[in-house]
Amino acid sequence: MKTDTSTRLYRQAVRLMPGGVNSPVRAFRGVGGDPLFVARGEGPYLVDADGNRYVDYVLSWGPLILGHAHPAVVEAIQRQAAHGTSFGAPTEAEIALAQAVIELVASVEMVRFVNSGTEATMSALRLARAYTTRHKIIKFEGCYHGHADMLLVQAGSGVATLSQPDSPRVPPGATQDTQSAPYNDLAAVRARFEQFPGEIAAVIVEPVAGNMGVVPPVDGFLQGLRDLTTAHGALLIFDEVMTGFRVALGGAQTAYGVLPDLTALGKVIGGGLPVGAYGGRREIMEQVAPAGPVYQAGTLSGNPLAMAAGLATLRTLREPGVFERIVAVAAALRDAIQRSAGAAGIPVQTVSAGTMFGLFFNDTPVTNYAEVKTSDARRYAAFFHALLARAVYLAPSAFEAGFAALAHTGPALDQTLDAIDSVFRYDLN
Ligand code: HOZ
Repeated sequence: MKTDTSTRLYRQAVRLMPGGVNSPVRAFRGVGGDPLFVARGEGPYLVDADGNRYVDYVLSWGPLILGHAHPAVVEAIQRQAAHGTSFGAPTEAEIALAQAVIELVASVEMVRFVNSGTEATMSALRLARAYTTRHKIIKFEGCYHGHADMLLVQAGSGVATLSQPDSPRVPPGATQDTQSAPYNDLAAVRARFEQFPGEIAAVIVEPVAGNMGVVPPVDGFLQGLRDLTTAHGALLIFDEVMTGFRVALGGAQTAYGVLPDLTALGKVIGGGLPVGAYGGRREIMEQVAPAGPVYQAGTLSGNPLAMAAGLATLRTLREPGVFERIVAVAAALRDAIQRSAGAAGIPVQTVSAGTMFGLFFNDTPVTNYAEVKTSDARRYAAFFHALLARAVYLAPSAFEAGFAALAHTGPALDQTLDAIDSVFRYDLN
């Protein structure tokens, strides 16, 4: 496949932007080679600067659950753009999206829109600290909650991809109140609570981890976190930036029947435009300014273009049968990888969680970050490049999730299933 234009653009970009990109994982450092520069997206496809067309399972890292340039989303954005792109004043669209979020996400009674998942998690944590009048937080190894200083401890996503040491260049004071524990390890969480009685404000967790590859919670883990936080007067925060409207329409909290106190959202909620949100119990959310004393603000928060794109996405997603069709795509991909790997005698662990899917080249099931790190990242890189050569685009990192879309049907899905079969047959032994 000819990618000369991408290579030329990348050479230009590295002189102008750190690593040639505006977010690290997309630079392909996790798999080697140069990143593709994208010209456009069309339904299930990404078209690069050389005109190559790939079936896209990155989908802007999750938001594009309907696929690229879905007509309902494009129409909503165009309609709003013609009426103005930002006002810095309230609009009716914010009410409509807030209502949709509150209807869908069981624990959310009030919501505040922000511009990214990073903003959502850091704001939720500040709120939790103010509400509990405590400082310490617990996060989990391999979970990624954005790039706020206090959260760059044993983080997943780009930090894992680049094998960064903990919190490089983050002042020690910023992380001194962050405790980290192994994912799926309730005993470790209990021990942190016993070590710091009355000091822990919140436990923040990806209810299905998606930033170390996809690692679901083991039975009882989320309920155990709920029980421990309640018993110790701490808040439970679900970071559903990735899992919201993906693991189930109501997020992982619906799928697993465990309700957090606060939820961070992002990605799907903006339909491909930059949006985050945090929400939860009314009495907690009413501490946020101007209703309460916890200050948090943003010029582009509740931006009308983003609200329009998010609303159009959620409306389409709520149509009968739509979500189930996307879940079926993720399951089909999971099964195809498992089947083809089995036939080739290659050990692989596959998982799908609603519309997300993932794989680890590992002999045994993967339940935490230490086990994730034992999986064969070199083989993942080979898998990635072999699929790319067959015009299928997966995340360029073993520490990220795969995402299915409504647009992944017919020829695009068939092409992917054939490519998976062929890669395991000919390229990975
Ligand atoms: N950290 C996100 C993935 N989990 C975004 C990566 C990117 O956009 O490059």
